[in-house]
Amino acid sequence: MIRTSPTVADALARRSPVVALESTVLAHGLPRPRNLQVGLAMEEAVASGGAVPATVGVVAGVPRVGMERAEVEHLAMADGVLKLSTRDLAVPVARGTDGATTVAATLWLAMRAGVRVFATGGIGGVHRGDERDVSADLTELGRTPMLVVCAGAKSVLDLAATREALETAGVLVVGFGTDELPAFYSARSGIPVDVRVDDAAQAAGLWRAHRDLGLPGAMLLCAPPPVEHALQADEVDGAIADALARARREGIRGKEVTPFLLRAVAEATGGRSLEANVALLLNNARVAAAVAVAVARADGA
Ligand code: PSU
Ligand code: MN
Repeated sequence: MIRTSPTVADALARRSPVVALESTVLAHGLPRPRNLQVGLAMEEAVASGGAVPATVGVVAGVPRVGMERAEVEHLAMADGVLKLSTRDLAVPVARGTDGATTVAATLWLAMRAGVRVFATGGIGGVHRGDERDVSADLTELGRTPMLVVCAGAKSVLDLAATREALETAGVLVVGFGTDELPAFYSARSGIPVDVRVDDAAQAAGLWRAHRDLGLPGAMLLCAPPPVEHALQADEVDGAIADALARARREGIRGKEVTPFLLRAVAEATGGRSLEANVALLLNNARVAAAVAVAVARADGA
């Protein structure tokens, strides 16, 4: 039912490092045609870090872990690609259509294919001003023992509430060279992580212990956005407040909220939030590759 690409299947069989990548950020989180460039650049960043990239999504009704270039291109550029959380996965499969996977659905598929390291931008969480709108990313992180590299939760969210929800879900929140949860576009949130590591080897050691204990949840490895592209919290705060007000006025609901907010913040910052988003995605892909390589090396030893 889940189709693993030959390259990824081969790497898994040899116990070589593999890094899963999601496709919702491509289909719904970034503007065309930049989204396709970023998707391919993330794969390239993983590969040059010594790991095999496995982009995850549903093409023509088939859930895929590892895609050909044409398939990534299709999800990035085609119209009508669904945004899939875990609950939605059956829909494109039953209909033979396409869907891009969020963090939640990517966790589900990658885990079942045997991939244990995953890089994304920012996870979903508890929305601001509507604490009933909670991303299923949190549910899935709570029940999937995967190492997930991110830049924290997207700062359009309520970060303090998201942090609490991660604790309840049983997700270990780790700072990569930081004591604070990064705030996606900016480096600092004032919210402490559970534990700090300073390099890929330390992250790999912590992850192996977490995994070998059989703990049910994810380990979230939070890397701040690269300094050259990071925004200051105060410059992005106004843009986020305006975007939230616009979303409310226009009655944006459900799965439309996150893409709408990301787009509105990018407009309001003259594209600078988009550059920060792209930079952190590439950085997270590099970090994930380095940790996956360190894990594979230690497992082989
Ligand atoms: N990270 C980004 N851009 C994105 C996302 C993450 O830099 O667009 C996506 C992820 O796929 C995440 C989703 O799972 O946003 C969360 O959406 P929601 O709040 O509707 O659960
Ligand atoms: Mn939501």
